[in-house]
Amino acid sequence: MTATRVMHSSHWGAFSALRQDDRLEIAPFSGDPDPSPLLKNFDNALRHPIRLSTPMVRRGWLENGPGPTDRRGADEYLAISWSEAYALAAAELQRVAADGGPEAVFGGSYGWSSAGRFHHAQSQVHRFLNTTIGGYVRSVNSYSSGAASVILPHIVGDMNEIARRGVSWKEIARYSEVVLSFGGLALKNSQVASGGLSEHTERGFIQQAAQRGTQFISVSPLQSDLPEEARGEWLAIRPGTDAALILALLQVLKQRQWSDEDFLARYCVGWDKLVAYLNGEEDGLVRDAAWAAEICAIPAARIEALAEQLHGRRVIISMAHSLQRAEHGEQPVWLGLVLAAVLGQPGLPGGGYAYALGALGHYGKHHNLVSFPALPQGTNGIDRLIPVARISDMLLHPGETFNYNGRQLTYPRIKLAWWAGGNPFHHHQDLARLRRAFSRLDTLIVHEIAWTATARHADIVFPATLTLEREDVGGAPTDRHLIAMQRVALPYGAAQDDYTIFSELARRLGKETAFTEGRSAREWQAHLYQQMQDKLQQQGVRVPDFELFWQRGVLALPQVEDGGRLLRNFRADPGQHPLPTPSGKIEIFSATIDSFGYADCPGHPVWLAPQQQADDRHPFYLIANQPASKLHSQLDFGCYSVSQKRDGREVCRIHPDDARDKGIEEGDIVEISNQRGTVLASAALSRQVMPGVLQLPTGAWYDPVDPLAERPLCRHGNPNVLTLDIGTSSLSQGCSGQITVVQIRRYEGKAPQVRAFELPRIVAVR
Ligand code: PGD
Repeated sequence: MTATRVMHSSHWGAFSALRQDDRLEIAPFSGDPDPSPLLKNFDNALRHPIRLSTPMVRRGWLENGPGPTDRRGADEYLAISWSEAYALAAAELQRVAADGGPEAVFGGSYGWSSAGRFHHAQSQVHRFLNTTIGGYVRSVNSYSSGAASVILPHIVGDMNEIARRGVSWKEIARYSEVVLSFGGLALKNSQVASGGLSEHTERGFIQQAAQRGTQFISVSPLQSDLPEEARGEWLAIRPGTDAALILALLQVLKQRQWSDEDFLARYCVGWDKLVAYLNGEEDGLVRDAAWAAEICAIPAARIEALAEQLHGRRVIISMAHSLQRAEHGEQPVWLGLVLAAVLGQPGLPGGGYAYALGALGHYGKHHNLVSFPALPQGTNGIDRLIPVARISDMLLHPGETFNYNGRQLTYPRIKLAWWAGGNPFHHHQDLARLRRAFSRLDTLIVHEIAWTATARHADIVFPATLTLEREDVGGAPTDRHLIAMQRVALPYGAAQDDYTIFSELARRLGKETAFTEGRSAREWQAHLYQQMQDKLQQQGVRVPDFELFWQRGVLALPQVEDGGRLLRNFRADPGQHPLPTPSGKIEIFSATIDSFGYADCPGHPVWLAPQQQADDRHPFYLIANQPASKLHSQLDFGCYSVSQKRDGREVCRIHPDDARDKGIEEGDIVEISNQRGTVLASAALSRQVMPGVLQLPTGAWYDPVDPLAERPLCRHGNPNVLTLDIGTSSLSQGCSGQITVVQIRRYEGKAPQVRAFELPRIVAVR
């Protein structure tokens, strides 16, 4: 490759790159006011020995044939040629599809993969399965927002409309008097946006707002969830109890006659039913500040004072994704909206409800006039689905029924799962259970750039290129720069693009043209660009042709400043612009949800105690949140990620008082455990964590001492060993991995060495 500086992009920022003499120099995009340190993870990624350089097959699968087995995760691998790998995978897909049809193939393939609109791995899997075998069992919703994406349409409108076209940061900086944020506005989260992000603007807007006098209040067990620039107030809350706090705020607002009854009467349905619940009319339990104080560990007087701080001010309520990634995660989402409504704020400039503001770099931004199109996925001939986080349930309980959003569905009998661009041994809960679930498959096929734990459980592993090794177009609908992702380096070893892999497999299955439509990757990118160009042209906007865009590397796109439009239009004229709910109004009571009859998600928001509560055996709440040093588990072996570990282990924060009680000192290796397993981590003492709480981020690659153990010990610090694998409720069945309960103690003796970035046993190269 010639040594010239080229443009490229990632979920955590656009950049230019120069590769010379095996060194990679990365410079953030010149227009980015606050680039992410995550860019440093690329520095050593291209040639890291943990990359996959050639196709691999699991020895047991090759020798014994497909079928359920306990060896996944503990077996050896054989390096094979591309033609052998293609032959094995194509024949196996054919066999499974012939025996069981597309219903036997799981193509949900959840995961963020890499930026780049065309090579988006999950879309490639879907298109491949649709065009070759006519479909697959799919997954719906996401690990990010499983509960919110299901409940929001019932009570106010589509989640993307609420979150991606919500009140903008610009407006908040200009108008909001109070930003009350449940779960905070951590910049480590908004530094990332799926598809690409060229400008990190959150810090600047928060600074502007704070300088103008906006009061930021962050309700969270972690002080670090609010950036210092906000100069805000931290209200420490017991994990998972925000619903109780908000109910008490509502009760105080109502009792003091601070509720905006005119707004509630005109724009909402069901306030009377919630008031009856707040007043305990049926069960005699009044949900007042004293009641909530017991549950959420915030003094009653502080709750009452908070209600007073909100009354009569321009308030925006923000609700982080993380709150709904927990048992009964629907409730805080619903109650945040109700609180905004009771304060009469929705639709006012800088006021109302900002679901997920700060949770990703997409939110609080403006939308492009025309979005770059996605790769068409073809038609899925079957209608079988699971909510994405029910993967283990599906594999362990085929044929059993489950509830989901008013429907009763049956888990299919899956024989083959095909995964590209995701890491379930990062993203799923209770990893020992996930291993048992994957052991039920006949075959697991994985495309990966490196030997993640998911690749180590696969039967056939295809080595995929890193984005830096291929061309693509980077951008998100909320990012005003479209980036030509020019190739920086040649592929590692024999790695190939997912598109190339699927094209060859489709050819062997006699479906090449259906899959490729006769286009190369570059031709697809030009074709998709042309569609965007035509749409812009229809709106009177001229942009250069693809080739010129490619040479220039960046295209500035026109945007529309229509943040908050749904609720603004609704407020201006509810008759003309009703909400897309059954009543056309904000649903404080939902007759639809009520009709489902779910005890764990009734017709109006409630407080429901979680089944996971700290007790003598498990006295600590563990917050397993998003990491600051990488995106999820991506490039965990990258320079920046590794620099933030200690002794190669993930860092767990603990309050100094708790540490003293437990005899734990800064830098000690600790053992965090519950009935599902044990995790080792390095202890960091911090007053930013409330007492009784531990914080261990997700993302450390799963590294079990004994992969087959019923209760595994992860040397590296992956908290999903410990999290419970249950849905948020019967309504959404979302991921509830954010909070669990654990014990902690100092690790005595010599701790086992971390081996997450060592190769598995590769017994022979054939
Ligand atoms: P990533 O680490 O992004 O995690 O889960 P997700 O599976 O998305 O995985 C992407 C994988 O794709 C990586 O292994 C990467 O190497 C691979 N990859 C990258 N580019 C390519 C490519 O071009 N081709 C192929 N074939 N592979 C590629 C994230 C999920 O985790 C999410 S979104 C959330 S919000 C959840 N968060 C939590 C949480 O807060 N707490 C807990 N306990 N658990 C969670 N899990 C969820």
